Amino acid sequence: MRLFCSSKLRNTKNLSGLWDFVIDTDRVGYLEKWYDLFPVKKETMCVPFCWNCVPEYFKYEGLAWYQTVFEATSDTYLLTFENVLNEAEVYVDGICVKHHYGGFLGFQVEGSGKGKHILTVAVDNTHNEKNTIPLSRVDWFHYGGIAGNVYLDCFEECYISDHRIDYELTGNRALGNVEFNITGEYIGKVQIYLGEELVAETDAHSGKNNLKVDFGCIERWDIFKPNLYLVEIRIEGDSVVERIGFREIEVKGKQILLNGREIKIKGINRHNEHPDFGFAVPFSMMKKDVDIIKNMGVNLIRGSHYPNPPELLDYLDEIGMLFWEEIPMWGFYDKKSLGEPLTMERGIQMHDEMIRRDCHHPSIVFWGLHNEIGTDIEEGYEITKNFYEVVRALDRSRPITFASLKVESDVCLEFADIVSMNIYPGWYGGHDPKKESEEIRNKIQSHLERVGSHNKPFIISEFGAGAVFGEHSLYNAKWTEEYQSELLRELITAFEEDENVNGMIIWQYCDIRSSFELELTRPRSYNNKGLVNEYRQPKTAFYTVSRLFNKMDVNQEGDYDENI
Ligand code: ADA
Repeated sequence: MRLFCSSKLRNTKNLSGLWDFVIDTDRVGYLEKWYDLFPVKKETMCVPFCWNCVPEYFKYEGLAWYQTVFEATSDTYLLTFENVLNEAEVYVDGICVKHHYGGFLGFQVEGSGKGKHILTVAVDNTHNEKNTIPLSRVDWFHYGGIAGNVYLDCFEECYISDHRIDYELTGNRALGNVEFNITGEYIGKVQIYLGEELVAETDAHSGKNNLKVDFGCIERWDIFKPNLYLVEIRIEGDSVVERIGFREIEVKGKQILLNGREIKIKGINRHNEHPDFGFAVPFSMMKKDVDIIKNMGVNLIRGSHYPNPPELLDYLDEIGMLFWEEIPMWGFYDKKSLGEPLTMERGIQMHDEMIRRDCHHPSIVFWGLHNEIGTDIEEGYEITKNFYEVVRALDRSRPITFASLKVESDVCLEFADIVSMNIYPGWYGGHDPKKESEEIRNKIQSHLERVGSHNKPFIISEFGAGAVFGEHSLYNAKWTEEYQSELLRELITAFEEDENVNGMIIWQYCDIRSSFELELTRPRSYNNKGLVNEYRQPKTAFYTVSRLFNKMDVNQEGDYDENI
């Protein structure tokens, strides 16, 4: 879903709703050709949704089949899947038309034939410890299902199948480069509009087209002034509309500059998850989260640990919230998983898809390569180098980073424009956050000097403590709301005073369901480091952080408004 009209001509149909559904515990569906003949013994499942949010399938991880019928009103059609967790095999009228690996990012299927069609999708969220992204052992739950919308577009003739708009700014003058692809036979005109204004018109043809466009004088997008522009690419019979916010984000020495002005990051990590919806969080819920987060005085959300839905990113664009986006590559520590060719291949594909899908969002300021992998070993170096090169080639306009836990041994920092470290002083280990944090930060600085990365910006990409909602104690014990609140108060104050720290990103906004692999170290089977619990009830730390973050911002003075 998008928050603006993404075409002036298309009559897009949303195929979401109730689909036929059957789980395939014994994996016999392929042999028995369920794509030809769907089992009679079936039920229904919502699309979008995650099957683990239905009580019977709370624990199910594996293969399941979905089916629906759609009607193409013309000979050429395009199916768009927003998010299938985690692997999809798509059949139209019993014929396999697409295989796609990886959740959180969409894919498209082109087809032909006017009339009714049967659409069957085999959805598999099986994982392993070797080459699935994510691996089995992650600190979130492996929800399965068609977790995003499915759309149908029908075309009489040709259509715009891909587009990319880049720009360069000189002051407030924007010069653009518009690239798009036309599928089908086409020789005719293309018009480019900025809002209602025609800014370019020229000849276009089937296949790849590329043109320079002078967008003229624009108003920049910024945190406090999120100016957005609609750019339309129009050919005969089709139109696509993209939304752009013109801005510059760059690293200069130890500074992070947004439109030439230094910014300090007051961030929060957020999983896009809710116990009632899994990863298929409705827009109203995501918006509510983001509004609460903004009110806390936060200026950046790290989308830990996977790409977030387009409508959420659209909303961040609209309110001027910064975003760090990454792929779900978490905890690949060893040679076995990092050295696997499939790990590299899948990781590169995910970066490619993420950047192509999301590069137009001004809110996205950093691309994250991965989270807490073996960046201290050769295989970690190889994969980081490859990811860095791929991401750099796809987008030269944003700084690249990754969240490391190798505070004294990271050998990959040459591939980070911004150094980011996850540290947990006062939580994993001792009880003295302030002292431990000083020791860790000193170690980090020495390491950065050793490897020559001390002149780059440095962000603390995770820190926090677990608190079970409603747990209190007079003795400042771990897992209580008091301990979490006090730890965050001490660390936020210490990081703010440290001139080497360009930003901090709290772990985390809300409690989230963890994986079976981690449940014994996670009370209630949840990661309890949220400032609010999984139902968004605030813990003590929520108010502490809101007060501290709001005071840190000269542009946003005042305490958290407890009335919202
Ligand atoms: C890591 C990881 C998070 C979470 C956190 C924790 O830093 O990146 O996903 O698991 O640790 O709670 O320990």
